[in-house]
Amino acid sequence: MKVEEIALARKKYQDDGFLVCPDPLLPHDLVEEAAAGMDELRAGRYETGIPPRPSSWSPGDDPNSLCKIEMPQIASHAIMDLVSHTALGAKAAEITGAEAVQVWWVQMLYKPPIVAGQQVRTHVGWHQDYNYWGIWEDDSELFTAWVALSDVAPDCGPMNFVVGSHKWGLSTKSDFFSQDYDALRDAIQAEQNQEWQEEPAILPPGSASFHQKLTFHGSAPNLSAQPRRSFAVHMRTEKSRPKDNVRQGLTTFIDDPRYCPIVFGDAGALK
Ligand SMILES: O=C(O)CCC(=O)C(=O)O
Repeated sequence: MKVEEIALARKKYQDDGFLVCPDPLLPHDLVEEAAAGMDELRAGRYETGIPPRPSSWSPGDDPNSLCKIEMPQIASHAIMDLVSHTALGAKAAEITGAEAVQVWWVQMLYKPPIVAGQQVRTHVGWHQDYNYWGIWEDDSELFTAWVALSDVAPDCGPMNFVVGSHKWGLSTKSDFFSQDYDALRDAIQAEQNQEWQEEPAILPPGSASFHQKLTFHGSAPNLSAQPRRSFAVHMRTEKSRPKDNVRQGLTTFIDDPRYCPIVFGDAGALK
């Protein structure tokens, strides 16, 4: 990318709170291998011998509901290769201007296709990620690369970002698991009294969007014929610190690059 294009992308990310980057970043073969790795995890097969962390969906649960598996990269080599790919780190650094970038947590998200009206839990309710990340100091630079492994077209339940919502402060209304998408949006709008403008992240396989820790986002059911496959790769820059320097819960593994790879810059820059 040219210097002027990078400056424009960075400004858009800062102004809107997110950036959708539809140009594929990751090699096709790796995307295919990681997608196969996803199916292995859904079947409860762990190539490394290490299971993912406790998750809201486990093998054997309803195959038609949203499957969210925590830290899948510790169970699958291909998934680790994908989330630690240098192209992802370089793009994250380009957008944020960071000196160093670390993957500190990953969620695998598999949204099965459903037919309209089917009563299954596949919405992702509107939320700000920082609502769940209080273990980090408030001024920490934390963001997410949401990597598509399937074609995320408008009918696949793409993520929807609310433009500029990262400037609203921390809301009390976030609820990832809410299935009442419209009622939750109305409640947030009533709380915030701000213009609500949504932008979908339409992405081909191997591309990504990036969003900040306070940007509201959510997603509707997948009405296509194919599963929507993705990873939410949660990242931090050198401008981040765990509260009281404590390691627990979501920060338990940040000192171990076999769990939390540094994808750009030097480990010494990250505290
Ligand atoms: O996959 C989705 O629809 C939502 C993912 C999400 O909440 C995130 O990446 O922070």
